[in-house]
Parts: sequence; structure tokens; C-alpha cells
Amino acid sequence: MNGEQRFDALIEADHKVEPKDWMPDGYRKTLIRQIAQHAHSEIIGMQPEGNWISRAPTLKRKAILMAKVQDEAGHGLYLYSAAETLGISRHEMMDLLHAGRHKYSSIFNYPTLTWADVGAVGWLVDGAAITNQLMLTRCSYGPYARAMVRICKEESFHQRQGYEIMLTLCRGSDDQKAMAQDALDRWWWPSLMMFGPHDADSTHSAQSTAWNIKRMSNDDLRQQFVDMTVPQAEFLGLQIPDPDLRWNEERQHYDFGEIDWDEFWAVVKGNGPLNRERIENKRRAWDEGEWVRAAAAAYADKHSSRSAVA
Ligand code: BYC
Repeated sequence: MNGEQRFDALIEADHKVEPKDWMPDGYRKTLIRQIAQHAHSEIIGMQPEGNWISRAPTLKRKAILMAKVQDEAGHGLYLYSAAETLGISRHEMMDLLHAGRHKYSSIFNYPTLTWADVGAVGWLVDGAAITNQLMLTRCSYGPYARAMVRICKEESFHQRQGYEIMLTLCRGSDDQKAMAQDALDRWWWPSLMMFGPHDADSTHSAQSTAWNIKRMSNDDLRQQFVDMTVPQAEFLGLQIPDPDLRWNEERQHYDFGEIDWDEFWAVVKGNGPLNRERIENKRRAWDEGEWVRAAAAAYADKHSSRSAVA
């Protein structure tokens, strides 16, 4: 069996493809694109919540938020490592991100204006991320699928901590409940955008599904998220900002309104509320970390020449 036949057989049998297996160029490229984009999202995603660490309302909430933001850094690192197994270096991925040639999730270009936004991000953004990532634990590329298993466990904790913040606010004063409603109003639609364009407009879905990278479509995942989240909002006593949202008895799903796709594509193309600021912050952090990378490289050189002598 040649490499291509073996690859086809692995996909056909729904087995994992591993870094040393032969794989088509397109498979490698699409995985690098998606995994790098995913890793960048985790790292850029530290900014909106990091924004509230110094202003968390209690010491306990500060410690929880700090742990969550550190988890996101860890997710980024597992994912950069997974992408590196495909033959791209972390340095190259950073350069591509900083040059605007690699994307990251649209959601992280929106501002976190109040403490309730930290709750809404945990509840909705991590909730949407888990919906998407549970599917990716079954992705055909071994290192990506395995990274997803651990990430999903941590995301579940993140989603719970966000929901708990919302619950506390909703059981608090009228002003606190209004703050929670305002956060839901602003984060609802951007959260639905996380799942990407409609299936009919999705460039990569057909091929990624054929390769068992994607196991569910953008629209099916979005529907699953809406069905899961509406009862949670009802329990909080909050109103989802969508006049078209209603239970459809026949479909056994919620019907919901149309996303503002002009807004989605504007954000994806770099013109969202905070795209420039997010990348500027990221570039500055990278430049400021140069001495750490240089020191680590010097240490590694010294260490390897010592072990060569020994
Ligand atoms: N934002 O053909 P399509 C987290 C792009 S972080 C920006 O459907 P695909 C967290 C898409 O890339 C978790 N761009 O693409 C962290 C493509 O453009 P290119 C983030 C988007 O790949 C911190 C074009 O639109 N999760 O949990 O088949 C704090 C056409 O789309 C978006 C992931 O990254 C978007 N929303 O499907 C808190 C999940 N949507 O590349 C929480 C991994 C689409 O041709 N990624 N585009 O230039 C995926 O599962 C898939 O890549 C997507 C899109 C479902 C997002």
C-alpha cells in the first residue's frame, strides 16, 4: 500500500492520522490553518478577560479569573505544539499572525466593558467553544484530537465559572441584573458568529468533512448551541436579544433570527471594534518577550554543547 492509499484507508476506517504518516498537501495545509487559527484565538482571547483581572470584585474571583486566563495560555501552547507536528514553526505562526495573514476568532475583537462581560464570555464564548471543540476531539488528526480532550475539560470549568458569575448578578440588585442583561445583549450575536458562515457559504466545510477534520457543520453546531443556551438564559431570567427566537415544535429546535453577516465579515477582515488594538498588544508582548526567548535559546545551546562534551 502506498502512502496515499494508507491515508485513504485511515480516513475510511475513521482512524487517526499521525505526524509521520503520509498526508495530502491540502490536508496538512488546512490543519495548519485551522490549528494555528485556534491557537491564536486562545492567546488573543486572554486579552478581553485579562482586562478584568486587576478589577475583579473579590480576591477569590480574581484568583479564579487568573487561573482561567492562564488555562487559555496553556491551550494556546498545546495547539501551537500540535501545529508544529505538521511542519510549521511557532515563530512562523507568530509572524503570520502579527502580519495579519493568520486569522483568529472574530469574538475576541469585542470589548469587555463591565464585570458582567467576564460572566458572559465564560458562559457564552466558552460554551460555544466547547460545542465546537467536543466535535474536534473526534478529528482525524491525532495530535489535534488529543489536545482537544484536555482543552474541553478545562473549558467546561470556564463555562461554569462564567455562568456562576451571571447567576450571582441575576440574583443580586436590579442594577446587577441589568448589567447581566446588557452583557447578554452585546455578546449573544457575536457568540453565534463564532461558528462561522452558513454551511452554503463555508469555503472549507465540504473538504474538511470528507477528511474527518470537521464532524458537524457550522449551522448544526450553531443550532446545538442555541438549543442548549436558551433554557440557561431562561433560568437566569434574562431575555435573549432576538425577536425571532421561538421553540419550533415540529423541528424540536429553536428557530432564531439571522446573523448580521456584514458585521461578521467586517470583523473577520480586520475591521471590528478592537482588531487593531488586539494585534498591537500581541506584537508588543512578543517584542517585550524577546530577551526571554534569547535567554532560553542561549541556555539550550550551552546545555546541548555540554552534553555533547559529556
Ligand atoms: N472568526 O470555510 P469556513 C476559546 C473564517 S478560543 C474568524 O467555514 P472552517 C477561548 C475561516 O477561517 C476557541 N474567522 O472555515 C479563548 C475561513 O477563512 P480562511 C476558538 C472565521 O475553518 C479564550 C472563512 O471564514 N475556536 O475557546 O471550515 C477565552 C470561511 O469559513 C470565523 C476555534 O478556533 C470566525 N468566527 O470553519 C475564552 C475552533 N468563522 O481560513 C475562550 C477551531 C469562519 O479560509 N476552528 N472564519 O481565511 C474551527 O472549528 C473552524 O475553523 C471554524 C470555521 C468552525 C471556526
